[in-house]
Amino acid sequence: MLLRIDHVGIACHSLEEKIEFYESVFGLTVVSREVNEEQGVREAMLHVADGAQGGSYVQLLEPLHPDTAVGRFLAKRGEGVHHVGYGVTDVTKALEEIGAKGVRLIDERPRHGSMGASIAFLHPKDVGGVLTELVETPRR
Ligand code: V0V
Ligand code: CO
Repeated sequence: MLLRIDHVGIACHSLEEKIEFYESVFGLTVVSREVNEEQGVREAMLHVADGAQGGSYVQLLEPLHPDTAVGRFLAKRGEGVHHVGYGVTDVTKALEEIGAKGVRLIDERPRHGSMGASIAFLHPKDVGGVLTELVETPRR
């Protein structure tokens, strides 16, 4: 069901500082920047690699306000890995299958994600403490 790791989401206080870090230390390149009001984030995707099933990225996340998912995470835990995003063929179908196995769905239906993707989150308490995102990339 999972095709690949699409991205690792990393929470940070300053997007600009962390972009500069990932560019200078790892030589990564920013391929997309977006403000996602619904998710409460300003985010950047840095390209890591391309595989047969699609690309993989580091997603840097800065909260738009303290009272957001990433804002609360930073206040509680500080900067670090926030979620793992897995590529799937069909996010609606994947939600149905995973929900039927008793895993709590944060999103019952897909939301708008980075670079035109359809995304949905699974509750970290039902995935061994890992906030898990399903990502269906648009057909090009
Ligand atoms: C919270 N918890 C986490 C967590 N965030 N555990 C693992 N990883 C995380 N990132 C734990 C937290 O420690 C609490 O456990 C418990 O879950 C409830 O958390 P809370 O402090 O009450 O925080 P809330 O109210 O923010 O709720 C947590 C959830 C929320 C996961 C439900 O953050 C959420 O809905 N996230 C999905 C949306 C999101 O994260 N969007 C930003 C990325 P204890 O301490 O009680 O044991 S947007 C994105 O990735 C995009 C756009 C994209 O990829 O394209
Ligand atoms: Co993400």
